[in-house]
Amino acid sequence: MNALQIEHVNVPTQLFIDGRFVDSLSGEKFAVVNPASGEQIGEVPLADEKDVDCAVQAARRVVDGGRWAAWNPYERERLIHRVADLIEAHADTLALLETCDTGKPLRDAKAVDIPLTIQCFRYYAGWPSKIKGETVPVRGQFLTYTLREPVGVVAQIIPWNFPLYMAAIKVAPALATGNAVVLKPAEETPLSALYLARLMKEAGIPDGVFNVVTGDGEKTGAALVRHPGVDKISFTGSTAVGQQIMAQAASGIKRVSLELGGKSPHIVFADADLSAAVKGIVGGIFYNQGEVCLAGSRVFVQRPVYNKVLEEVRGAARKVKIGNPLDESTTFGPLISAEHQSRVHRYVKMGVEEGAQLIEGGSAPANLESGYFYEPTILVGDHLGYTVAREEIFGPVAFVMPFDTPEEVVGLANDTRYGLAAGLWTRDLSLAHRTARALKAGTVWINAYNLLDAAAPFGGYRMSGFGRELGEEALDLYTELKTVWTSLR
Ligand code: TXE
Repeated sequence: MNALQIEHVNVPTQLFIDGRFVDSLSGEKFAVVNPASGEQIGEVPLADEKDVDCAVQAARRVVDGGRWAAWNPYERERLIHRVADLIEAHADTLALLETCDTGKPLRDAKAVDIPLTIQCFRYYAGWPSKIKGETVPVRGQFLTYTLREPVGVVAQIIPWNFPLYMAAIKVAPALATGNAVVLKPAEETPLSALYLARLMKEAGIPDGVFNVVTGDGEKTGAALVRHPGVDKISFTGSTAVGQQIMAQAASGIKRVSLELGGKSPHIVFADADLSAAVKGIVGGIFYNQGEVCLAGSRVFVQRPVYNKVLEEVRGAARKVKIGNPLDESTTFGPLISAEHQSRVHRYVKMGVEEGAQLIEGGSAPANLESGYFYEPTILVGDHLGYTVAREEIFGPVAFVMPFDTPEEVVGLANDTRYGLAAGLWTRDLSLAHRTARALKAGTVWINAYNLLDAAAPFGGYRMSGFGRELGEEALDLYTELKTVWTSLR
């Protein structure tokens, strides 16, 4: 196994196919960069069509052989728990890799990414012995029942903002339901997926059940989507790529589930516990540098408390500690790449040109010479016509505006093509639940924000995608339902 060294850690730098770490057939590689310094950490293979074919064939052999799907469910549970145990045992290493690869603060990787990943494997480890069909009360003399079977070979394509956790959300339910997986991590963040492959092997997951191909979207991702041996594609990323994948999957009628972008509304009613609401707003948009699909990027504050809330959010934005994400006092790291940093800045400039008022941030911090840092930024305005109020920026940029009535804010909140999440703050129980019902979003948090749990389904309305990940609902994404009719005559 080829490896690169980060501090004391050996990280595999080869594709993981059929239980083995292998080089790409072409030998082509791409650089892995630490966004906090801009320096290259190492190189990993750029898998092309032929490598993708090897990975899909390996997964295909597992599926067509039928042994994994028929595996003793208690044994499969034990294996998935073992994966969780190993992630737990390697938690510090995995947190370090996530921080070096994404730039996210190490304290967040340790407190959020890794624990949620472990929870996700543990939750789905409990399912294999509980997935069952039903008997159906049909007319006539028949015994009719349903069976839940694995979909087969599942291609999973994930983004760079929570690399390991995104992998867990997809891989754990797919394995629990007896599928074989080909995982493609984002080109910006391949390291934790390769390390996970090592742990899968150590846990005893059979060869070919879990495969990792590293590479970009154009070559590696597209080859995976096109491959006729793939039965299902699960994708998390931009809406534009989601649309392409859905179109490409159409010819093979491949199953598709999509978790895409968002422009989530975050509402503060005047009667709310304002100090809690301010914390929620700040975490909602600045956590993980705003590189979160759920980010509460459109903040609506009821007029009587508008100035107070805005001032407090502004004050909190100034207090974030930007800097080296490996320093455990850092709360705010760099953006993922120089390109993304320029993209975020272009949006902010566009907002100002279109008439929104920049009241905080709006540039790279002057005191940090290297790395792709960008200050927590706040723009305010009085309508949703600005590009910054409509498009997903995927960075630390809040758009804040006042509103007067609950009816008005529901209209504003739903005035978007997205529908991933929403948050609201109030002490009025019926207002809270009326508003939650009226919001077009897959998740609504009341007096909370940005919470996920392995047991709670999660996914989007509208152009934020379809299919629900996490919870029992994710089992539907990875199973086919077969109906069996038996004549009793
Ligand atoms: O995403 P892409 P990018 C949004 C966010 C962000 C923007 C661009 O607004 O700023 O998208 O980010 C693979 N066939 N989100 O460019 O391109 C790619 O290699 C198959 C929201 O990183 O969608 C990577 O593994 N695969 C979001 C994954 O898709 C392809 C998270 C995501 O890349 C492909 C990320 C293709 N043609 C970005 N093209 C969220 N919902 O959390 C790319 N990929």
